[in-house]
Formats: sequence, structure tokens, C-alpha cells
Amino acid sequence: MTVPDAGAKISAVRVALESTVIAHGLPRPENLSSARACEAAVRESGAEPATVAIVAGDVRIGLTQSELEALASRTDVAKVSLQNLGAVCASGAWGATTVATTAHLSARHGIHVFATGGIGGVHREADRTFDVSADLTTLATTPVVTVCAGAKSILDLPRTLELLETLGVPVIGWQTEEFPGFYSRDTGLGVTARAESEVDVVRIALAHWASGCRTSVLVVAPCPPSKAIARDEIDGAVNDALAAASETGVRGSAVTPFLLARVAASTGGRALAANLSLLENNARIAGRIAVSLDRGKARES
Ligand code: PSU
Ligand code: MN
Repeated sequence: MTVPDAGAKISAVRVALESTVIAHGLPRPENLSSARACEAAVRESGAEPATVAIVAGDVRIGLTQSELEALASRTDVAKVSLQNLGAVCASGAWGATTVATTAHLSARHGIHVFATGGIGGVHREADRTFDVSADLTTLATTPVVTVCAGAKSILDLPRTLELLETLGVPVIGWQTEEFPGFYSRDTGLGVTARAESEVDVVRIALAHWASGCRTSVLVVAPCPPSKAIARDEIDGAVNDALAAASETGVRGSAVTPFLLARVAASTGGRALAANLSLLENNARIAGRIAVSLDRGKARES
């Protein structure tokens, strides 16, 4: 077996799902319907969904329906990155896990594939602020397949890709040679390799890990065409939002919610529709990859 294994027993083919998007990334009630739709999409692909979160201080790999409802409706859910994971657990609080924390906990619990919307990365003006997401450093040390639609639209995408290259994280385009722009299908930026199907992804991931690499394999799947937004329109909306942020002096962790709310408003709800569509799409693709990876491992052992 060449898939790194933390020693945990795998009873079924599981796919982990990120929860920050549920508690902090989407408005209500779409957040709960999206979380359910993502779980259903994983099941339709033949795998078992495991939404990851912290429930009253306990790490949960898979939530009950009532826990999922609580996560989507409570107003005291912490955003949990690796830095505050221990503190949130120790305090008995509820927490929603970022990409970094979901990847980390997935690997620890024997799950090799997880799905999210967009990863964190290098923020614009990071040269001044040092704001680089722990998602990148965690992907660099965590051997799981991560399925996303690119990085958050408000980031510096060329620098995010540079850093992924430095960290040795392969970026696999799902039926594309272009790094997707989250809401838009294209950015003009390239990927490491293209995959036509889950079989291609599994072949690359197994070869990557067999050669001793222990990073994540990042699969980037563009937003489904019917809901995607043109690149120029999104670039304009993000630039307007950035200008408004510097005018109003919004700072720190308030910046991202501020920018995303502005982009959502200026696209008249189409940004939300795109987000919901790509989340479900990613969950479905992750399910297919997990099933195929399980078969690949069985052939090897
Ligand atoms: N993409 C979005 N909205 C979000 C996130 C991603 O459009 O809220 C979340 C994800 O959970 C990601 C996290 O892991 O933001 C990164 O946060 P930070 O930049 O603080 O590391
Ligand atoms: Mn940050």
C-alpha cells in the first residue's frame, strides 16, 4: 500500500467535507441545504460523507443531522485553523474547520480525499501584511487529495500558485489546463497536469505518494458552466470590493467577509449560485476519486 496511512481503520470509503463554508462562508438557509446537498453528492458517487467539525469541544469526523443543523444555525461557532484547534477543543466550544484543519483531521482519521469550495492562499499585499493562509503549509505536509474550485477569488492567484510550486503541491486541473478562478472557469494561469477523470487523478496521486512525496494532491475543478461568472465581471467586482475595503478602513479578519459580501451583492446573487454549484460539483468529484482510489489501493496490496 503506497497511500500514507495514520493507522486508522477504514470501514467504508469516506470523503471529508469542510465546515467553515457552512458556518462562515454561506448565508442561511443556503448553508444548510448546501451541506446536505454536498453529503448527498458524495453518496451518489458511492462514498460516505464525513463533514468535519468541532462539536462542544469534540473533534467529529461525520455529523448527525441535528449537529449539522446546529452548525449551520448557531452564532457561536469558531473558525478553526490549526493554530486554535487545541484551544477550541479545550474550551468545549463549537468550531468549523478550515481547509487546513479538515485536511489535517482527515489524514489523521484515515480519510484520503476531501472536498471544499476554495482554498486559502496568498493575500494581495501579503508582502506588507504577511497574510498567507495556513491552508498552503498544511497542504504541503498532509497526504490527502483535496478537491476545490481554485482559491478564494480575493487572493493573489499568481503568488498562491508560486507558493504551491515551492511547497511541492501538485495542482491537477479537472478536465482543464487552466487554474480556475472559483466563480470563473478561467484565470489564464496554468496547472501542473490535467486529469480527464478520477482514474487519472488516482494514477497521479498514487505515483506522487509512491515516490515518497507527502504533500496533498490539489485537484482544481472549474465551476459548472451554467453557473460560472465571466472572468472580467468577477475581476471588476473584486477590485471594486477591494477599493471599498480600503476606503472604509476595514481590517484583519473582517476583510474577507466584507469583500465576499460586496462581491455577492454586486453580482446580484449569481456569486452565491456559483458557490453552491461548485461545492456540490466538488463533493461529487471527490466521491468518484475516493471510490477509484480505494480500488487502486486494493489492486496494489
Ligand atoms: N473560500 C471562500 N470562503 C471561505 C473560505 C474559503 O470563498 O470562507 C474559508 C476556507 O475554510 C479556507 C479558509 O480554508 O477560508 C481560509 O482562511 P484563512 O485565509 O484565514 O486561512
Ligand atoms: Mn490569514
